[in-house]
This record gives sequence, structure tokens and C-alpha cells, in this order.
Amino acid sequence: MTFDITSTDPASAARTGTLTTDHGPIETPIFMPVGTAGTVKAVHQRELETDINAEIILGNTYHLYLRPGLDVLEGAGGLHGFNGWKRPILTDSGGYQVYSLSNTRKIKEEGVTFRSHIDGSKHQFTPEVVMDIQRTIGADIIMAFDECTPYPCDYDYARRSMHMTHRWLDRCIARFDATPDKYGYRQYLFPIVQGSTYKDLRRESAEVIASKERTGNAIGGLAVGEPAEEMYETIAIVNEILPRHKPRYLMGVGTPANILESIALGVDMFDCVMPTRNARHGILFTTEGVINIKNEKWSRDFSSIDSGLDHYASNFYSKAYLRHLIRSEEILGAQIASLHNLAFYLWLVRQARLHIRAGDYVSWKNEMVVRLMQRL
Ligand code: PRF
Repeated sequence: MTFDITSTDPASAARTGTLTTDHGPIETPIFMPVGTAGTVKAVHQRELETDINAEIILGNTYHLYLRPGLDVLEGAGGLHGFNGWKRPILTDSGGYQVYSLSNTRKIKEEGVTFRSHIDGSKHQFTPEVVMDIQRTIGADIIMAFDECTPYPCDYDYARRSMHMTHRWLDRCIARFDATPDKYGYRQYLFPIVQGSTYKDLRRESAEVIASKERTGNAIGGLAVGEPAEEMYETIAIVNEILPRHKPRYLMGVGTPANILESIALGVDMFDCVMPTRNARHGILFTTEGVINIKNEKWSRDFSSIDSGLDHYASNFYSKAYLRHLIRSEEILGAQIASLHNLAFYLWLVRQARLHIRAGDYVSWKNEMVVRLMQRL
């Protein structure tokens, strides 16, 4: 995998780049649609690839391991063979999902034991198990096994948890480097910085993660309820330390404003369920601001969902029609809204790249964060 920085913004840490994998190139900064269970919910592969040109999608170790299971995925030749997606895939390691979804989880030095949210069956994730699972899923980019601390988190817990995440990382690296690429293309392991919102812990974690000299690095443990300003301060501290010439991935972020601000701090990769999850609840991101399509005010608004986007679903369907579909819980409503929101997020990062190249990123960003976050 290579990462070429193609331009840098004179007024911020923003940069554009090309990350090249065996499944093709990724232009950064990039947003990665979340495909938890092997599907970006309510969106076809052809729509992802052709309509909105998603360059990489996410999968979740936790979900795919529980269902359909590794024997099915291995039989299909990995997730690419199973769902037909030809471009890069990144998988999250399962730690974060175990904490948020499973029942009765126990975190110990060895790993995490938990019960499935599907059938209550008992499982154990260790750094070694999680490396093997992600190799079998066939992800191009594999995430280290970590603990994402909650917010707020007392200092002592955050410090002990971070040190365990670092020890887990050494076990991840040992296992990952001892196992071959599973399906003939190259797979890469990204380590994750933790340390809650404590500056000294974040510095220590970033130093440790940078010292492993992997292909790319991730920042975890943010966007878990802390004020946005605290998140930005933490990102700035970490990005001072993470190497400039490698991609930086901010996990699980965020709103359009969060993404634009983090790009200015030198982040290259993002993922979040927000565009797809909010879509299913009728919350739409548009080039003019945020719309709750269920509101009465849209009932006779026959204008297109977003004429500012050059995209089929955003232009063809009216706000009033989408409102009707979402209120009636029609499946097509979720499809149109999800496709539109993802088209918006990918438009957003494309615009960011254009403005970084043009050298006016900061002034554009300052205007956009106000416009895009207003409630219409
Ligand atoms: N760790 C992992 N996945 C994550 C996070 C994390 O800290 C977050 C935090 N926002 C989202 N997804 N492994």
C-alpha cells in the first residue's frame, strides 16, 4: 500500500492524497460508508460504485463473525466474493461493537468474553482471534483490537485501559505478521490511538502507535460524548505526533462539521453510521442544511430533495414524496434517504479535496460548517 500526498493546505494541516490498495485507489480525505453486516444498509453495490462512487466501505468483525460466520465467508472467498464489492474494504476489530452491542461482556488481559446479541451464545475475542477473523473476512485494512473508553472516564481507568490496548497491539502485530495474506492480495494492519481526553495519555499513546511504523494509523476513543472542542484539541495533539506521510483515520466520526474541522487538523479517513442511520429516521443532510423530512412543513414541498447535489436520488424525488415514504415506513424511503445522505457525504469530501488543492480550504470550511449544520 502506498500513500502519496498530492497537495497540502497552506493555512491548516489539511492535505489530499492517494492511498493505493490491491483493490484500487482511494482519494483522501475520504468518507467510508459503513456496511456493518456486509451491506451498506438499504444501498445496492451498483449504487455505491456507480451512482455515488464510494471508494472503500467498512465491515464489522463482530457482526460478520456472528452471522453469517467465518465458514461461509471463507467459502465465498472473503467478503469481496460474498457481497460482490470489488473495491477496498476496511473492517473494524470488534472491540467497539462488543462494548456497544453484546450482553454481559467481560474485559480481561487475555481478551473480551461476551454473549451474542443475536442468540445469547458465548464467545471470546482476543487480539489473536480478531486478527484471524479479519484476515478471513478478507479486509484490505484490518484494525487492531482496542478498548474504546467511555466518556467521561476517570484518569486511572483511561491510563490502565490505554496500556492494555498497547499490549493488545503488540499481540495483534505478532499474530498479523505471522500469518499470510489470505486471498492473494495484500492486507494491512492499522493500530489505534486511545487515551480518552487526557493530553498526556494521548501523547503517550500516539508515540507508541507511531513507533510501530505500520502503514496507517487510527484515532479511536473520540466522538463518544465529549464536547466537540475537546475532540478537536485531542486530534490536534495526536496528529502532531502521528507521522505526516501516513494516512490518519478518525474512527466513527461524524457530523459534516466534525469531518470538515478534522480534515483541517490533518485527518484523511472517516467512517460513521450517521448518514445511513439518520436517513432511516428521516434526517437528511443537504447542501443548504439539515432537514427533518417528517416535519409537516415539507408535506407540500414538491421541490427536489437537494438540487445542489448532482445526484439522481437527490434530484429526481421531491421532499413531499420522500416525507410520505418515510412516514409510511415504506422501504423505498430508507433507500432514497440513505443514498442521498451518502451522496452528500461523498460530495462533501470531494469538495474538501477541491478546496485543499485550490488553497482556500479554511475559508471554504468556515462558511460550510455554518451553512451545512443549520436546521431547515
Ligand atoms: N475503536 C474501534 N472502533 C471504533 C472506535 C474506537 O475507539 C470508535 C470511537 N469513535 C468508533 N469505532 N475499534
